[in-house]
Amino acid sequence: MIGEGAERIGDRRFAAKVMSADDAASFIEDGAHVGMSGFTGSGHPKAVPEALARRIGEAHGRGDRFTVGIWTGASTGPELDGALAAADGIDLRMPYQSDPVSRAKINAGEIDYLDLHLSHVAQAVWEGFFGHLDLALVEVAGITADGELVPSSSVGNNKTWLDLADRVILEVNGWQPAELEGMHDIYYGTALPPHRRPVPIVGPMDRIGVPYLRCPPEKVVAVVPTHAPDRTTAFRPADERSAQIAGHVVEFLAHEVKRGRLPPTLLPLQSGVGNVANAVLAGLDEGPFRPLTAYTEVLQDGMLALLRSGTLASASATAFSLSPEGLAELRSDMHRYRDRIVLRPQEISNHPEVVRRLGCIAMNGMIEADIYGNVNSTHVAGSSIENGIGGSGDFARNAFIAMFLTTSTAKGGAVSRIVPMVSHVDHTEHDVHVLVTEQGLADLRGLAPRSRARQVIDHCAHPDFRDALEDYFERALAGAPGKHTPHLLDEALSWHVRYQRTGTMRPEGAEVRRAGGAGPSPSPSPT
Ligand code: 0RQ
Repeated sequence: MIGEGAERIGDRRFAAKVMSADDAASFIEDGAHVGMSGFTGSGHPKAVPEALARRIGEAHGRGDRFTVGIWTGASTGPELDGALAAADGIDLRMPYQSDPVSRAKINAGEIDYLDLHLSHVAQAVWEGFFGHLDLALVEVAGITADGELVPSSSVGNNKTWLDLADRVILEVNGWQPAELEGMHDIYYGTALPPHRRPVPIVGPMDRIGVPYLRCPPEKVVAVVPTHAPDRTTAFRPADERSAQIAGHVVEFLAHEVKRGRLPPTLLPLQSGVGNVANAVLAGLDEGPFRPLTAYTEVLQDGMLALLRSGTLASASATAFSLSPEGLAELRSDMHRYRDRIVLRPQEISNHPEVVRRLGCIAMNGMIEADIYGNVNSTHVAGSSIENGIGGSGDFARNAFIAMFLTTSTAKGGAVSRIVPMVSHVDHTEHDVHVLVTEQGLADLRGLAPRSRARQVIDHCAHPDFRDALEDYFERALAGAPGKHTPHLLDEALSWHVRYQRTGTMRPEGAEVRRAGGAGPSPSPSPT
């Protein structure tokens, strides 16, 4: 068991390595590949990255080159991505980020970014696809007297980093609740092909590993005690459009239960991050389905609320991703939640084999979808990254039902999220079963492309853009050389071209009807 304060480092071999963040950062050299903890703002190192950013700034001040490759679980916090990007200290970043400073540098071409399926990262690093891992920098909640590491509020790729890195720096964060001990399930049974065995999870809460991370003390070069909070992101209160999306989802699920295609307790839920996903979870709390289970990637406020009300029996994930209020709720009642939550490495929380076996219901956000059901989750207007594919592909490709949810317009109504052809493809028509906007739901299962287009235009497009989409589709039907997936290629991306040039998908002079539907209805012909 770990104690409080200094007792968080229970093993003398680790306690002997305690030093300042600045001293620890001196172990990181120019050109190093550093595997850091952190997933959706949880469990990332809080002190050494900023010390490293200072060290990099000093080197640059002397005219010396100093950049590092930063590998993580997923997104981190301003002390990591923000500080290192601002210091021009990152040459390559993978596999996911959502930081505004880092996003701007990636889109300016100043940082190389590998946007990867999150379940693929560990295997790719074990295979050496990204080169050698020099150093692991991992936050833990404590170190037991026997030298076992109590994982923090996220697991991510920490097992892989600790196993593979030559040297290890640990941050021991006394701010993390001691009750995290015992919540994790770290699976040490993974192997590379041809030696891989089935992952023996047959129910969402199955435990197949141990509660601790392992690391030989001789690999540890520094231990840095910290006391710093995770990043939290406030949710917008559910607005009308999110509530409408939630309503369509609940109605659809009820229909599937009625048809006998889903059990009354549904199947394990996976829910993406963001306001819409959170609103859908709130909608489920009012729905008839219970007890539910979740096999998901992150636990956000909506999941916590479902656990609190009893609608959700239990949840498996790799990380928390909470608002300030959600975090306060979790910390005030840790004992109530801890036995019903299991946190796993991300190659297990997102494992395609397990997601397929359990038959997850995947619900993720998107940037846009096209009339045939291809989904863009990552790029604005084809060339600027927003965040990354994250776990959406791990789940969508293998889910029993893959749903993508969004409002029908963005940018105050200037942009249609339903377009003739997506400007970037993350999830192809083959992996997308259901599209949902506040306008309605398009069930694309069992439909050939032309029927899908009619569903998507009629049920998901905003009325302000519906006529123009219909017009495009009719002309494509008449003019395209192939009638299977009719497209007019010289026009298909013209909506994006107009957005890039003018900031709107509407033709010049058309009024913008405010999101929500009220207001004058222009007669757009955006093609
Ligand atoms: O920009 O704030 O500057 O206006 O893009 O858009 O709609 O506010 O974002 O919170 O719903 O997330 C896909 C990004 C949606 C998310 C995405 C602009 C828009 C805004 C953000 P502004 P929203 P949401 C498990 C699952 C991939 C990872 C994933 C995501 C900004 O869901 O990152 O699913 N998904 N992981 O204005 C121009 C459009 C636009 C547009 C949005 N069509 N054209 N701008 N924007 N659509 C979790 C993990 O894997 C960690």
